Amino acid sequence: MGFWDWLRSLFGKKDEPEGQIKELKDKISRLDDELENVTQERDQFKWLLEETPLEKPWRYDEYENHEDDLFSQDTKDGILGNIDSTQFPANCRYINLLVVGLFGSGKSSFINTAKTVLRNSGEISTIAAVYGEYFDPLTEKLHEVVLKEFQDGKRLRIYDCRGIRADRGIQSHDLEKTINGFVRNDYRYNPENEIDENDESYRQNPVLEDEMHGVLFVADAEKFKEIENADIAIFRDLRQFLIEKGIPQRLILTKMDRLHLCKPDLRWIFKSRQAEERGDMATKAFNMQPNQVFPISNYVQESVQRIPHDILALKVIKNILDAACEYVEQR
Ligand SMILES: Nc1nc2c(ncn2[C@@H]2O[C@H](COP(=O)(O)OP(=O)(O)OP(=O)(O)O)[C@@H](O)[C@H]2O)c(=O)[nH]1
Ligand SMILES: [Mg+2]
Repeated sequence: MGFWDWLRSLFGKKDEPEGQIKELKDKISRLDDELENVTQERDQFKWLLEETPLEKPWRYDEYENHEDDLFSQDTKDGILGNIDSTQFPANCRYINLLVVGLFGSGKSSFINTAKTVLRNSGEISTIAAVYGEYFDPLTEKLHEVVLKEFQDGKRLRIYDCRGIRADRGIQSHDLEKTINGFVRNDYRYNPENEIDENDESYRQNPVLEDEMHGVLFVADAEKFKEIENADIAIFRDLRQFLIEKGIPQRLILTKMDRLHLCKPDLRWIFKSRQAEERGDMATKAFNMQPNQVFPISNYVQESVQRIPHDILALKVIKNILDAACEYVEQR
C-alpha cells in the first residue's frame, strides 16, 4: 500500500486512527530521546578532543621547550630590551598606531594591555575606558595614548577610536581622514556625518607625524565569525586603502583566554586546537598572512601582570613597531 492510501485508510476506520497516531507520536519521542543522547555523546567527544593538546605548537615552534621557553621572564626581558633599542626614523618624532575593530572587540582593552606591559610597573593600566560587551559603543572619540617615551623625545603613540559597524559605527571616510592625519585628538566621531572640514578638530595641513603609521585590526576570537557582510565590506575597503598607501597592518585576535585549554592556563594557547582553528579562520576572513595575525588575551580581570599576557602583547607591539618605523623611513 502506498503512503497516501495508507494515510487515507487510517481515517477510513473510526477506531484505529487514535491508536496509529499514538504509535507515531511514541516513535517520534523515542527518536528524539535517542537523538539527544547521541548529540550529548558527540559533544562529550568533541570536548575531549578540544581539551587534548596538539603535539606540535601552531606558532613560535622555534622555542625548544615551547611553553616554558616562550612564556619565560627571559623571553619577556628580551622583547622589552629589543623594543627599548628601537631605532626611530630620523624624519619623524612619533610613531602612531590606530586600533580599528567592531564594537566591543577589545580595542580599548588592548590599549590598556599594551600600556601595562610597556610601563611594566606591575599595575594594570586603565588609561582607556572599557565597558561591558552588551552596551552601545563606549569609545566615541579619538583618544591618544602615549605607550612609551624613547630617547630624544621620540614617542610610540596609539589611538583608540569609535568602532566599526555599518549602521552606527565610524564612517569609512572618517577612518581614512584619521589615518591621513586630518583628525585631531579628542574629536567625537559622528556616525551620521563625516567630519566637517571647518570643524575645529579638522587639521588643515597634516604632516608625517600627524598621520598613522600602522593599523591594528582588532577582532574578538569568539565572535568574528558573526561579522555582517556590510561590516566585512568596511574592513575590505580599509585594507585596500592601507595596502595602496603601504601602511603596515596587523590583526589582533582578542579574548583567546576563553577558548579550550587557554581558559585554565593561557600558556597552552599554541597547543590549543580551538585557538589554532580561530587563528586560521581569522587569517582567511581578513585575508592576512599567518604571521600578521596575533592572538592575545587582554588584561580585563587581572590585578597583576602575568607573563603569558605580557608576551603575547609584546609580540605584536614589537612586530608592528618595526614595520611602522620601516614605513616611515621610506616616506
Ligand atoms: N575575557 C576577555 N575579555 C575581554 C578581552 N578583551 C576585551 N574583553 C572584554 O570585552 C568587552 C569590550 O572590551 P572593550 O575594550 O571595551 O572593547 P572596545 O572594542 O573598545 O569597545 P567599544 O569602544 O565599545 O567599541 C569588555 O567587557 C572587556 O572586559 C580579552 O582578551 N579577554
Ligand atoms: Mg573602546
